[in-house]
Amino acid sequence: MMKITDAKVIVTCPGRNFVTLKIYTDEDLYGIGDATLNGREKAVVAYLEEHVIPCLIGMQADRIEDIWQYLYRGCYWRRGPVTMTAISAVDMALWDIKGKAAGMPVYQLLGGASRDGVMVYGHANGETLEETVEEVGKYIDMGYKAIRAQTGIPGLPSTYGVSGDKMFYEPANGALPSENVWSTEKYLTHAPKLFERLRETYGDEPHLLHDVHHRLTPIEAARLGKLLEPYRLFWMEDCVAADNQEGLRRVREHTVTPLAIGEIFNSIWNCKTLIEEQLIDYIRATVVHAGGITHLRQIAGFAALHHVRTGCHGATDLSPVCMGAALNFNLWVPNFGIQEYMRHTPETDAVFPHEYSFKDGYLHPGNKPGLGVDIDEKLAAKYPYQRAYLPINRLQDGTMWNW
Ligand code: CS2
Ligand code: MG
Repeated sequence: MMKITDAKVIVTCPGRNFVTLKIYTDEDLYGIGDATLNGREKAVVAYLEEHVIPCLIGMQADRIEDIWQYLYRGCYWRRGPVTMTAISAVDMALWDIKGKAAGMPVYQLLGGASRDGVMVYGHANGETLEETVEEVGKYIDMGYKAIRAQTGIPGLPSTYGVSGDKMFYEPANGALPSENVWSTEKYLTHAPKLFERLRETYGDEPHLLHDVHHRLTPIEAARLGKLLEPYRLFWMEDCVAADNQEGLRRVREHTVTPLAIGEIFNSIWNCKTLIEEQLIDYIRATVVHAGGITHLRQIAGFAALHHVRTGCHGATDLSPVCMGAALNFNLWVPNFGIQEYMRHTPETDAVFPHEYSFKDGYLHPGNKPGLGVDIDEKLAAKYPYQRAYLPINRLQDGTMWNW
């Protein structure tokens, strides 16, 4: 049986940090997994190097489920973003190996394609309503069927999702966290105007999405959801910080705007109530942070029982390795909703050569055995790690708030 002979962690920073686990076997096959946790990368590196890799050596590489259970139950201190990102990376790498050994792309091992392509959404943003409306038009011209729109808020110097770089928005920066200032009142007054303008300009066809990014209370989110109803959003994302899953009951009572949550979730326990009470319409959990393909498959299966569809996170801080794994998962998963696709920079794409390709608003993982992504280690070595933090957010009176 194929044995794991070695494993190593590769940290590279082509414009932003990425962490990749590479697992070697005694049958001249290797697999790779994304282990990137934006702003906390080194915690996952240490977890893998000190606590996971020594246990992997000598294990049978084909025993994906058993190794998942070993790393989950065997850790004692269960769950959390660092632990689950490390487990996710091992899981992705083992699925990559299994696909290569079988001579098939991973989606075939999961059950084959359930669709011809994976519908994706891009990120349009602008300082002003006018600029944001124009940016959405550029994404429509690129062929996107679904576009997330985020705009600056008059009276606030900066806000989430709005950046000078229109294509590769990536918030981690600086040797210490930068500070944003937030006003819910200003935001609630301004955000609906953007979607009114977008529907006036582009009509009913484009799927429009918006990310509230954890910043409202349930009743404020209910108010925003009602204000946005005339514009028929595809989803309103992270409308509240979902530590309190029951809080979404208050939002659900007041609005039919579809709700998406979960990019920061790392296990089914973060979303069990949200799903079984149908408090959300899309679960945003991803391959890299929610236990890999093995656990995301369980979350999706549970979601399918409750009319909840997948909407995997796919920002620039999730590497092309995660995108390759996610696309294999999305091509198969029966209750697919949408996949986020913020493009990576050419430097990043060069470090991570991949099969997936974009056409008319859809991505396809390609048919190369495994995940369809690799890492150019020589090139990766040219970009040394640079510590970077996600921003923090305060209210105008200085109170710490959710970024
Ligand atoms: C965002 C992300 O893509 C999204 O929906 O929430 O940009 C998120 O802020 C980053 O991935 C955090 O690292
Ligand atoms: Mg988000």
